Order: sequence, then C-alpha cells, then structure tokens
Amino acid sequence: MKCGIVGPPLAGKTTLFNILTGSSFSDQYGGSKRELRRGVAHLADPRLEAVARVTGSAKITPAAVEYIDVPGVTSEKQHPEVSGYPPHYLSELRTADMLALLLREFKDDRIPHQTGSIDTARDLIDATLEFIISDHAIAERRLKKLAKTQDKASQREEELLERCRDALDSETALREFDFKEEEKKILSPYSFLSLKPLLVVVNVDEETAPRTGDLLDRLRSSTDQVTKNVGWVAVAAGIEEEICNLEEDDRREFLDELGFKLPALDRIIEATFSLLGLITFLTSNEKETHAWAIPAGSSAVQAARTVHEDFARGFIRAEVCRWDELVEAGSSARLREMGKMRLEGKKYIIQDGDLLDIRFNV
Ligand SMILES: Nc1nc2c(ncn2[C@@H]2O[C@H](COP(=O)(O)OP(=O)(O)OP(=O)(O)O)[C@@H](O)[C@H]2O)c(=O)[nH]1
Ligand SMILES: [Mg+2]
Repeated sequence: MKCGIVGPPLAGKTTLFNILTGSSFSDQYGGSKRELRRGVAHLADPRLEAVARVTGSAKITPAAVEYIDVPGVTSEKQHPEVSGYPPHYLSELRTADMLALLLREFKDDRIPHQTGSIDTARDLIDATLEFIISDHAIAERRLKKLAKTQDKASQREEELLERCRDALDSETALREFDFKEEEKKILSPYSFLSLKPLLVVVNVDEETAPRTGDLLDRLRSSTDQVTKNVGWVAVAAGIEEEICNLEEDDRREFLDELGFKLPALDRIIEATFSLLGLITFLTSNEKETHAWAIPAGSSAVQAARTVHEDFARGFIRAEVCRWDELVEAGSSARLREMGKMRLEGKKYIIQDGDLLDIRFNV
C-alpha cells in the first residue's frame, strides 16, 4: 500500500509525513527543500502481540503503508504562468494506490500562504485540477495513437478514453465515475491520478481542533466536484507532531484537549482503511507474526499473493482460524481439537482478523 501526500505549498505535508513515518525533517518556511521523501508507517495492532505469545514468534511485523512526501507546487489555476508538478513527481505519484491531499486551515502569520488567504474549498478544487490537467494530457496523447489503429479492442479503449477526456475537459476527476471492472482493467495502465482514491486531510490549528466535525461537513458540502471515492479527516499537524514526542501519559492528555480520540497516525490509517475498503489478516509461526492489509472481499489466493507470489502460484489450501480463538485456546493443537481450525480453498473470502497458514507447492 502506497500513498502520495500532496497539496499546496506550506500546508503541513512534511509535518504530517513526519508524524506518520516517525521522521523528523524540518524545512524552513518559504525555503523548503524540493526533494521527494519516502517513509513507512507501521500500524499498531495489539492482536499481533497476543498471537505471537501463543505461537512463540521471535519477531512481529505490523502491516505497513508507504508514504511519499511530495513538495507542494503553486496551483496553475491561481498562477497560470507556473507549470505545476515536475514530471518526475507525477510519475512517482502514479505508482501510488491513493493520494492524501493536505489543505491548510491553520492560521499562522509567520507562514506565507500562496494566495494570501485561507480557503480550503478553493485549495481543494485547485489541487484536484492539477491532476485533472495531467490526466487530460495523457488521455489526449493516447487517443491520437489509437486513432491510427482499427481493431476491436482499440475501439473499446478509444470510446472509454474519449469519455474520460470529455469528463476531464469539464474539470471532473475520474474518481467521480463508477467504472465497470473491465473498464478499470483497460484504464489501469494509465495510472490516472484523478482516478486514485483521495483522502482529504484538513490541517487545523489548536483552537479549531475540537470542532473539526462541522468544519469537514462544511467543506464536504461546499463542492459537488469531490463526492466519490473520497475520505475526509482533520489533523492539527503542528501540535500533533509535538505530541508524538511526549511521554505516553502526557500524549493522552494533550489529545483529549484537542478533542481527538486517537493519535493522528491512527486516525489517518482508519480513514485510509475505510476509503480503500481494507482489512487485515495475519500469518504467524515461530519466526514471525505478520499483519497484511488487503481489500475486503479478497480471496485466499489473493491473500497468498500478498505474502509471496510463490504462495499464490503453488496454493493448495489454507488452514484458517480466528486470531482471538487461537489466543483463547492457547495453542493451534488445542484449537484443532476443538474443531475450530478450518481448511479453506482458493476462493475462500478472507475476513478481518483471520489467521492463515498457507499450504503451497511450487
Ligand atoms: N501553526 C502551525 N504551523 C504548522 C502546522 N503544520 C505545519 N506547520 C508549519 O508550517 C510550515 C510548513 O510546514 P511543512 O510541513 O514543511 O509544509 P509542506 O506542506 O511540507 O511544505 P512544502 O513541502 O514546501 O510544500 C512549517 O514551519 C511547519 O512547522 C500547523 O498545524 N500549525
Ligand atoms: Mg514539504
């Protein structure tokens, strides 16, 4: 799972990236470094320790989300003379599964705003337009090539791309459409950015933090251009980065004051799982207990592929149990005696919290 963090300059993207990945980069305002950063967030999961105690694992590996922190560019809508994202940022973003769009709501006179005012609804539309423009160029280029070919498959692709191009022409992001499975397959090689699920993250100050519910509702209803495949979440990145560096006990108190039930990392991950429809399954042996994130509705063989291509290729069957039933039983042998260990085939649909032992032969 890979997520690109995007948004206008000085919105707090690197600050959020630090919170998520446990880094401590600091760019001076106005003169931020223009390099792209990569990092990994590990998802705290108390289930793993409980299972590892039963199976005697030497190591615990939580599910991970990879983040790319992309420096902000001034929007082409506000400043048409500048040319948006450089191509190598865009090609990096195309490899992501989703985008997190950070918008600045916090007030701080020391930190300049690209348009001189705080307006998250405007910034949201401007930022999504950047990706619409880039997708439009790709669709146009491909359509020119397709015009020269005649076969049936190309024709289907051409029709679909024309629909996309027309939507992009009217500044509609492709994620607003419910494409059929076969259409998604055709579009997949283009890695359209405006098709990627979008998590809108509003960066508020301490005063606004306790009232973010209303704020997000207002932002959501301010636009009919961002309605599908989108999630909404608020952070107070500045203060929450400081909270991360406090002792455990103090963290709780500060979070309470901000009105947040969970730390920023957990809230972002929760919103991400709900946006992408992800669940986690576990694998565990004496070497390692490992959590893996997959889309809900995935089959056993798809889960096997997440662990290793060989597991999927040579898949025979999976021995499956519930993580909590194993913990309660105290051993796999006991669980087997109780008849709670199941043998499942390729098509079995994985449930959140399933513990899998994949049998394979290559
Ligand atoms: N007051 C306040 N300052 C913040 C907050 N979040 C970030 N900042 C500050 O705003 C400045 C810019 O933050 P960054 O995280 O570097 O912003 P960015 O979006 O990565 O900026 P670019 O990479 O240049 O596009 C830094 O000085 C941060 O400390 C916040 O919630 N409140
Ligand atoms: Mg930055």
